[in-house]
Amino acid sequence: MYAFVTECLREDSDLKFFLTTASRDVISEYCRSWEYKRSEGERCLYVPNRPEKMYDLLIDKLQLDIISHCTMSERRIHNRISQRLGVPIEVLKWDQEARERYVEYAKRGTQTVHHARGMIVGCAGAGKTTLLKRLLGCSEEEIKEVKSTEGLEVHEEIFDICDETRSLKARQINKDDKEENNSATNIGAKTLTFFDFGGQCAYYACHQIYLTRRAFYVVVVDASKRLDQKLDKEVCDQDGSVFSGWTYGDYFEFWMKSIHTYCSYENDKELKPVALIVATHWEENNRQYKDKHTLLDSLNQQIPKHSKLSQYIVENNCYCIQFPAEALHSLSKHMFNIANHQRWKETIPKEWAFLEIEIKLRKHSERIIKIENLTMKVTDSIKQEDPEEKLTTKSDMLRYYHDAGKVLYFNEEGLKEFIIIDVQWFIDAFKHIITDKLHFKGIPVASEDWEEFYSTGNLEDHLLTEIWRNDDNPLSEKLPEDDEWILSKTRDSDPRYLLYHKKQLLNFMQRLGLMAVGNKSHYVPCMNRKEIENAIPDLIQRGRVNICSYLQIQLLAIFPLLPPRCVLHAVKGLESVEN
Ligand SMILES: Nc1nc2c(ncn2[C@@H]2O[C@H](COP(=O)(O)OP(=O)(O)OP(=O)(O)O)[C@@H](O)[C@H]2O)c(=O)[nH]1
Ligand SMILES: [Mg+2]
Repeated sequence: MYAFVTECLREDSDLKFFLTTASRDVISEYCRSWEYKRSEGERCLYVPNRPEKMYDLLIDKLQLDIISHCTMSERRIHNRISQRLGVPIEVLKWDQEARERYVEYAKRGTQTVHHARGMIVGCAGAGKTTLLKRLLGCSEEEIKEVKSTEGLEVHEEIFDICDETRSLKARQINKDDKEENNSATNIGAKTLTFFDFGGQCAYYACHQIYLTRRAFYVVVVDASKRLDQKLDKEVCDQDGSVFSGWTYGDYFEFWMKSIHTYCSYENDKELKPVALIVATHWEENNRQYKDKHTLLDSLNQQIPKHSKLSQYIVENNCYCIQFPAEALHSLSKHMFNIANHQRWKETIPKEWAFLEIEIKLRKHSERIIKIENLTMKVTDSIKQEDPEEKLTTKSDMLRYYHDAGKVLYFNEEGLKEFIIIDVQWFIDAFKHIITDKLHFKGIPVASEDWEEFYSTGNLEDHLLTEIWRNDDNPLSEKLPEDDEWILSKTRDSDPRYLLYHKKQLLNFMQRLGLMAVGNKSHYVPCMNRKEIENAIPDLIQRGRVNICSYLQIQLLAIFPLLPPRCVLHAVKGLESVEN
């Protein structure tokens, strides 16, 4: 058979005939994608990637089995498989055993979901939130009321991607219904979620949680500012931080680089990041640029010469908007086209789909759940008695939901027992710690503790407790009795409270590189305004933090958008150098 396969299939038409008529087993045994590296003595037939049809024939023939096939070691075929079968691209990068398990789940039934995500980024005061309000069709009063965004706001499934009208349709979200979002009916709907990033530099530490390939980006620039102008202090206090002295142009370059670096797929030019540029404050008497071309020229000059970033700075991707706030038809249409693209369509195992509803129902009352309290909705025929096996099934599903940004879950010692199902709440918990001076809320603690925290990033544990207690207060006010003892008991036993989850929150924050956790005090690098060389020995000598977690998070302070995985690698490297 091997001789026949290699000797007789010489023309494209022969191969095409073979791929359509031979059995799945034969194709699986002999066929490999074009750049597959065979092992010594391995006999195989290479299927060329051009014409594209050949790969499609191979994928169609092997169907889900291709996910556990040896040809998966060649990563260039992944995008094609993901598009053809709708399998989430991250799943294709899982190890062999995990992919085999995925095939088993998917063979029991699948469900198609289409959820697009857009990230609105740019420096403080650029007009990001205003842009979102305008897209939502809010009234002028609502638009004028916009306040500076603290941390990051997730506007979950805020638009329907409407096929009939070929446009984005804002969903009416009734705030009171939030807890029982009638999500069960939305499971098959095509939706678009927006993430509105707070531009204050203190919040950049939160952003890396969400910087993902699974999104398109909208980079907002304020056209009333020159790119060489330093940020106004009232807009963002960046003194002493890593952003000290940054200009509007620096922020633009920073975001373009971050998007290009962290959101493109290695070896995959087809799946390049999608980034739109929106220039706000475009009123004739306000803007710094004569026309759109002058703006594009200036933005292009801001980035390094011959840089790949110039691919994003093109006329078709750029929109100039102004007050008075009129409807943004062409920008909205462009976003519809992006959000309606097949790249957001995914086919997931049916037994995973329930979690989406479960998260929405439980997140506002529980925030973090124990993995043992998560009941898998597997088909009755599959009885998983073995607890280990059950746990693996759950963690595979959670791995997908983590990649999709719906939960935070790490299958690692010390973390794997818990799932953060309310990610916005988690981000808010961190946001309240780093509340910068502009958002300071007056928490009753000795001023020295605050001052130390603001200048060195050293956070006394009791200050942290007070910050979170303050945040829990609005919840306590809803209680019938205002008794301090009852309140403190409630905080310890009601899972809606931050303090109830303190230990887990800190563990996750450390894992994400947001802070290094100590016994009596913690270290929050994005709050450190001292020279790094001076801060390190001081903190370590005082036994505040462990050296590794310190290095890990300090790297994040220098490169605020570095994905935590890279940081862990870097720390491992440093450890081995040290040894
Ligand atoms: N003149 C003019 N003002 C605008 C425009 N867009 C936004 N603004 C104003 O700019 C200010 C900042 O707008 P925001 O939407 O809060 O800016 P942001 O980028 O979300 O700011 P952060 O959340 O702090 O990062 C507000 O006063 C807006 O009314 C515009 O096109 N023209
Ligand atoms: Mg904002």
